[in-house]
Amino acid sequence: MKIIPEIIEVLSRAKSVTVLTGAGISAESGIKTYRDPDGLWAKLKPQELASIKGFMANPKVVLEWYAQRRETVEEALPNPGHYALAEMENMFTEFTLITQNIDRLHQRAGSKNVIELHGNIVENKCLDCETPYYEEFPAVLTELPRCKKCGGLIRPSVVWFGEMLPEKALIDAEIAARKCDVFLCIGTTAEVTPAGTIPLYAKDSGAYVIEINPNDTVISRYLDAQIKAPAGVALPELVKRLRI
Ligand code: BV8
Ligand code: ZN
Repeated sequence: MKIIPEIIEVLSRAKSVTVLTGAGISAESGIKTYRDPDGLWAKLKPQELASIKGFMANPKVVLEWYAQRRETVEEALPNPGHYALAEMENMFTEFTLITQNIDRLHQRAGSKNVIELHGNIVENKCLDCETPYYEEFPAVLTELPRCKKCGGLIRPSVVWFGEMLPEKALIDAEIAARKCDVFLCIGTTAEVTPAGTIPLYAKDSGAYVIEINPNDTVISRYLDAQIKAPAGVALPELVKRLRI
């Protein structure tokens, strides 16, 4: 794994660091990514399932799919990449972690200040009145879970395709991208918008943008540096060299 000296220099001088993570940082925890060859979406048509249209068309299939994914998430453990980011939180004057992931592994690794752009798979809410619900769905549904308050359908608290992102999360993410000295873009294809444009806001505002991903992505050529390695290997190495 090659880490050019400039990366360590800019990070050592940085006061404010902002990070965006995608499914790739949870790959080493055994959670499939979305677009890798064996990814979640290679088989199912998740872009339909992970959408309000898909849910309304077949709530039982969608809820059982989330129940299955929730089980995988609960069995998964944070990996060294998650722990390294939790440690980085205390290494800079300002540190903001923005994630597209819904697995809450960052929080389980100890990261405190996490901006979740696409919600989370752990909680549920009423489709109509947004009352939160925490009971898990059974793997096989005999009837559709309904809101005790208004009778609406209960759904996972994730952001589906075609749904707006939480406004405050998106605003806070953009502010953190625009004011940081260094931006780390980790484990994402950057193909889903508006999350995928956030690294470019950082670049546009003068930050030094580093991509950590074994593969090139649609934004690689716009960025300042790449570490072409798995996050679980690159991030602990960065922390080690910054500690020196
Ligand atoms: C919105 C939660 C306004 C659900 C997710 C046409 C019609 C309609 C809409 C659109 C359209 N064109 C564009 C849009 C907008 C759409 C979009 O971007 N579509 C894409 C597919 C083109 N976006 C939306 O709909 C968003 N809302 O725009 O609202 C609006 C409203 C109405 C109409 C239009 C616009 C909402 C998007 C949120 C969707 N929800 N997740 C669930 O998961 O069930 S998105 C889902 O994909 C994940 O949350 C994830 O964040 C996201 C992106 O995936 P990545 O994280 O990047 O993962 P991926 O697999 O792609 O990449 C993994 C990367 O990791 C790879 O690069 C790989 O090399 C790397 N990697 C692998 N191993 C490692 C690694 N890296 C490091 N270490 C490793 N070990
Ligand atoms: Zn309700």
